[in-house]
Amino acid sequence: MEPTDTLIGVVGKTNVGKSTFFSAATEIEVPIENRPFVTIEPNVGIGYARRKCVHIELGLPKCDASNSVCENGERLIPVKMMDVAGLVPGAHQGRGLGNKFLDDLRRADVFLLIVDSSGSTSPEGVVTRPGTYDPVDEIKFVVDEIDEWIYQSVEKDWDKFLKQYAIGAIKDPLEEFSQRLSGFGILKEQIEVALDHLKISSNELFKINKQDLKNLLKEIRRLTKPMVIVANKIDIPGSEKNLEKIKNTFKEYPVIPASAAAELLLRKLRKKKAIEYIPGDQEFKINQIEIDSKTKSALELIKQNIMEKYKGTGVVQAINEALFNSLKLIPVYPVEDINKYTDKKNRILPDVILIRKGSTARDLASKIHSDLAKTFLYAINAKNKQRIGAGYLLNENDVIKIVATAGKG
Ligand SMILES: Nc1nc2c(ncn2[C@@H]2O[C@H](COP(=O)(O)OP(=O)(O)OP(=O)(O)O)[C@@H](O)[C@H]2O)c(=O)[nH]1
Ligand SMILES: [Mg+2]
Repeated sequence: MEPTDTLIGVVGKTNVGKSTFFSAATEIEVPIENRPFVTIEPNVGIGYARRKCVHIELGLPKCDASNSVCENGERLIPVKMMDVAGLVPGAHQGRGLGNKFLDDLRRADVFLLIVDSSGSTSPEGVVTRPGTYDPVDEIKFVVDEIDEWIYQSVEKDWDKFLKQYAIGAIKDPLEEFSQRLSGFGILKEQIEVALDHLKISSNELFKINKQDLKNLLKEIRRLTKPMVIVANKIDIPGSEKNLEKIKNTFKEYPVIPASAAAELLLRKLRKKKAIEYIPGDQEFKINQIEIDSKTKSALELIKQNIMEKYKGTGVVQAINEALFNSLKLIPVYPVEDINKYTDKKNRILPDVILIRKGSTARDLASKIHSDLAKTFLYAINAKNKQRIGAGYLLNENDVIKIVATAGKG
């Protein structure tokens, strides 16, 4: 069972650590180098969010995590991630690698905007002394490039729309416009909210000028593609004061300090069992005394300058922020047996599903299987054994049995 169909898009300027972040999160080896335009083709993989497993709350000694992982009572919940090529100012005019590669992120539900908080790379990604560049400018241009990308994609058909509208071939402008944006995973209702914010009536949609179109698409992007700013390279001295500046400038976005490079090292050492570390932990323990002295001093720096100061490396924290706060997903555990909390195969709490806050028991059923929603009879809240209806609003960490007609569920 897929825990979530959510896609996280990793975006940002070139040479800021996007692939390092991706590699640390997914444990997939990808090319990483200290120069611009290393990534060309997108990297796709599975990263993990982290939540306390419900088996702890239920007082169970263990669970049998299957669609996810449970380590020491911490449930690691998979989520799709995509890392793409890097942007430079003017990418929409063809600079650098252009912006076509962003098309792969059309379906992204949320963006992690990775920024070089040390200011040690030029707008074109060339390495310089830390503090030379302002990460605030970097964030501004990256957001602008994202807006230009969406605008270009709609603008190229705009004149055609206008002509069709003029001859009466378009009966429902809003419908036509939402069709155009459906590839971005944007819904008609969301467009209606944006139109409302900008006080544009849907009938006038094909009468607005290009600047208004740009503003409208920006508002739609704001409403539909939440962004988390990842202040990367926080390990480099001088980044800390930039972090404050970023937070003060971009109050509408959450800002997570991170060292993707540190997380990448911790993941590698953990794999070799050289350290005890669960992704997202605020600390680690060194296992082997035979760790070489260079690695040891790197670990010492990570401990003092990153983990203790920022309560972790920021990688899992950023994913958590994206899923649980920006997208407002909650973990819910479907089971068959409400007393043993097991599935049909007798596994304890094997699956966790991430679902939007405000979803109902029936929504959960349809996430498990489309048939299950159709044949849904009722559900049971395994925590208090109470019967609940289709419209029951799910809570975080609910354990739910769905009861459906014959053979299903
Ligand atoms: N100090 C420090 N260096 C980092 C960090 N994250 C990444 N780097 C370094 O930054 C450089 C670029 O990293 P990449 O992950 O290739 O950057 P990218 O954004 O994917 O770059 P392109 O794909 O070329 O656009 C590499 O030398 C990394 O080791 C970090 O947290 N701290
Ligand atoms: Mg890269």
